[in-house]
Amino acid sequence: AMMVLVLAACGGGNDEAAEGSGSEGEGSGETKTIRAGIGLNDSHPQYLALLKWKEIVEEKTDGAIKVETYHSSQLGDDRAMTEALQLGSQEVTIPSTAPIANFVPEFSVFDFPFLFPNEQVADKVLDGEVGQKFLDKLEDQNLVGLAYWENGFRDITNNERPIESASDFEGLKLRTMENQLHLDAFDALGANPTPMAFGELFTAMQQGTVDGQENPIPTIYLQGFYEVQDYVSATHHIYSPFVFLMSKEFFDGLTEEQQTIVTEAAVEAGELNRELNREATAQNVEDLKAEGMNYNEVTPEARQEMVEIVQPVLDEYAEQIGQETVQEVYDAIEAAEAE
Ligand code: TK8
Repeated sequence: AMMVLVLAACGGGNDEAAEGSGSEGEGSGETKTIRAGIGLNDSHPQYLALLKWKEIVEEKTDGAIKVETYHSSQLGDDRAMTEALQLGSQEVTIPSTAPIANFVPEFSVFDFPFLFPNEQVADKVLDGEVGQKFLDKLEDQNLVGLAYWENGFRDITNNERPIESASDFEGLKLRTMENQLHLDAFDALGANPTPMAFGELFTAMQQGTVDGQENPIPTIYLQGFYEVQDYVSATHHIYSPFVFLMSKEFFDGLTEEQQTIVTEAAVEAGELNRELNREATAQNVEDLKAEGMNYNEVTPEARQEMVEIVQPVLDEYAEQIGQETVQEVYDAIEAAEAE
C-alpha cells in the first residue's frame, strides 16, 4: 500500500486529472487520465503492446485521454489491481485469466490444462462469440473486458530435474498463480503447489522457498528466471490468455466515441502483443539455452498421461462452471480446428 501512495504522490498526473475531472485548459473539455498497470517488466511484449495502446488512444482522442503506464507490479499484483479497477481507483490492468476466475468463476475454463491445441485456435475462440460471452460476464463485477491478449503456453522451470513425464512432478514445490484450479491440477500431478503473487516469485526461487514455477517462455527469459532456475521443460500445459480490463465506472464515464477508441485500440495493440509474444517465444528458447538452462521437450505420450491425471479435476470444475458453458467452449475449439 505504501508503494501505491508514493507513486500517487509523485506519479505525474495531478490529482484532479487522476479523478478524471482535470482540465488541460485548452478549451477542449476535461482531460481524463488512465493509470494502466501490469505485473511483468518493461521488456515484455505485454508492456510494449501497452505502450502501443497508449499511443493510439492519446492520438485518437486528441489528448483528451492521457495514459500513464506502470510495469513490474508497481501498482500491485494482478489481484490487487483488478480490485482497484472494481473500486474505481485504477483504470486499466491486463491480468491472466487465472486470477480473473476469483472474480468470475466461469473464467476457470480457459485454464483447463491442455484445452487449446495451438495459438491460432485460441485466437479464433477468444476473439469469437464465445470469448465475447465471457467478457460480458465481467460487467457484474464492475469490470469491462475490452480484448483478449496473450500470455501464452505455460512451461515449467525448476531446480530439481527435467519434467519429462507426469511422475517428475512428484514432491516438487511449485509456485502457482492464485487460482484454485491450478492448485488442484498440480496437486493431482503429485506436485506440492503454493499460490503466490507474481511479484514475489523471483525472490522465492532465489531463496529456495519454491523449487520452481510455470510461465510462458518470454516471461522466463525476460524476467531473468534463468538466473535462479536450472531446468525448463516444454510442457505447454496451459494456454494463458490475458484480458485487457478497464474499470466499468471509468468506461461508463467516457463518451461513446472514446469507448470505441479505447476498445478498438485494445484489439489493435493486442494483435501486436500476440505477434511480439510469438516471436519472443521462438527466440527466447534459444536465449535460455545460451544462458545455460537445460531445456527439454515433452513427448505427446507423456502429455497424454498428464491429461488423464488431471481429467477428474476438470470434471469437477466443469460441474461447478456448468456443463453447458464448458461444452460451448469445447464446441468452439472443435469448430476452429476444423476451419
Ligand atoms: C503478471 C502475471 C504473470 C502470470 C503469473 O502480472 O502470475 O504467473 O503468468 O505473467 O500475469
